[in-house]
Amino acid sequence: MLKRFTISLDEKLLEDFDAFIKQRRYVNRSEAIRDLIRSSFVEKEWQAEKDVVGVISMVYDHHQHQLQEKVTEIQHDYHHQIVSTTHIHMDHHNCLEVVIIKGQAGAVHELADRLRSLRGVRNCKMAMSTTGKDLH
Ligand code: NI
Repeated sequence: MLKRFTISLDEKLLEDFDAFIKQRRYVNRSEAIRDLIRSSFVEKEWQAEKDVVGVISMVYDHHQHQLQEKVTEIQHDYHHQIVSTTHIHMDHHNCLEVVIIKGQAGAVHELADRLRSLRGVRNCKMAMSTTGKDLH
């Protein structure tokens, strides 16, 4: 059931918010507010050591000595958290690996940190999301 409430905002802040809404292509203020609230709840879940889901994407040079072995070894240490891995050979040197993760926020962060800090990893980002079970 939808409930309405009124928000009071400083004029300048509201102007900035409307510009943000336009830029992000939200259909209206309500949808933008709902999305922002949900985002902050997702962030809270990650901080509160809840069960989370996410995607780690990394780009690395597979010619780097032993890097491929290290990536595999680390991923095996977190087999409980890894749902699936997709490897794409982008060109002669570079690989893109996308790892779908699910589990305790701390363990998932640890996995991303271990992969990111390997020598030869050029880029490693984690998209943090939520299982959605506590999210409306
Ligand atoms: Ni490859």
